[in-house]
Amino acid sequence: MRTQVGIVGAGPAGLTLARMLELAGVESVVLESRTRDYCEHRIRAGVLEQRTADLLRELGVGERMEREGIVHHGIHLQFDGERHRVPLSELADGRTIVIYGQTEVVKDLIATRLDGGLPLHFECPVESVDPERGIVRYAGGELECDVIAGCDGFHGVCRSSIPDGILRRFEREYPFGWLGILAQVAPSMDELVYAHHERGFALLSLRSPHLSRCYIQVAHDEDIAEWPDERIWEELQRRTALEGWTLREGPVLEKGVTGMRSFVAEPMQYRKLFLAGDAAHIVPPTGAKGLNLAIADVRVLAEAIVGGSLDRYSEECVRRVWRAEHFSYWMTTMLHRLPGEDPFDLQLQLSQLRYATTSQAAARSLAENYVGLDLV
Ligand code: FAS
Ligand code: PHB
Repeated sequence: MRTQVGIVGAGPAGLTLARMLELAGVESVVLESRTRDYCEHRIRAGVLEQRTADLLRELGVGERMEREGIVHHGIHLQFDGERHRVPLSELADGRTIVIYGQTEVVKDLIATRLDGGLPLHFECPVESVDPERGIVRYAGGELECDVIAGCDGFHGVCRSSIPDGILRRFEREYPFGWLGILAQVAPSMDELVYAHHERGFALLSLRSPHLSRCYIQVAHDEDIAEWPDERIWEELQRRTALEGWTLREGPVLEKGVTGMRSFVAEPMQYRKLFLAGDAAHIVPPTGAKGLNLAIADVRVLAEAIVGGSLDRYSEECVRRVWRAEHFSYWMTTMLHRLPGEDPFDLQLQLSQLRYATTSQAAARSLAENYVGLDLV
């Protein structure tokens, strides 16, 4: 087969890129290793920056998000037994976030791609790519491309095809992870709550007026088998308890443990290969940046492909990537309890939290990073 752009991976990055290229009249083929059902039900991100939501609308894939997405104007930071609201929209020029699961974004993009009769091949794992010749090799043969878009996530094959002497890796692992649940119960708060607690971090989020999405900090190698539903709810209650407020419980539909790392690979391009999204960088989910960063990359990549100016793609992306890396690192180290932490660290965390919830300047900095910085 031959095409203009070979896209490896049908996650948010690959699918959004395919849609942008389609609307610009550029041909592409998407190759995805998993089944459609797997891609559409892999629970991940939940928060869309306004810029991401705006782009999905512009691409004509935002109709269901308009109906079912929930617009939020603030988040809460909870520590020392108090809950403090950060008025995001007030502090960040009216910008909002939309609560709409990554699974739903992926479903909408897949449906649009397939309804348009455009090539999207599931259960078609790419075995290797040749950045020099623009060749994508998969079990059924080879795809010859003018451009290869490596949108195959952190564990994909594209990044490793950039020679070691060229690729630089920056990495930080965290000594903790998140145990996440999806529960059939109405959320107990109107906006997200990020809770700092002596027993560990907790996050109260949602997916709809009837579906809660909650997380607790656990050891990075925690065994989910050790966590019956009752124990999860008890831990969430202890970490988010507040005078005069109750956390509603309900049936747990899904649960799982996610490890945490910060990672950046530079450059994000080599010859005919261009990396986007998790294939190039990973952030801890505390800043709700992962999905939004992936979409921001492919917006730049699509414009570069259409405009024929690909040589500065990586340079254009990495400033925004590092800004999101720092913000996600800052939120993570401020809110999570380090195993064996020393009292000095704890006082620094509390000082940061107090500053972020009392100083207009500090709250504005948090808000503009959280809703998504327009990096010029
Ligand atoms: P993805 O990983 O989503 O997609 C890559 C695709 O490539 C996958 O479908 C994969 O099957 C496919 N692929 C891989 N190798 C291939 C091969 N050889 N051939 C063909 N296809 C191949 N972000 C947030 O903002 N908030 C969160 O709460 C959050 N939670 C997360 C939880 C987990 C468990 C994980 C892993 C990530 C989470 N993230 C979160 C980050 C996540 O949302 C990513 O940022 C987002 O999925 C990035 O999208 P893509 O770059 O498209 O990569
Ligand atoms: C989610 O709803 O899954 C979510 C929200 C905010 C985060 C991370 C995850 O920072």
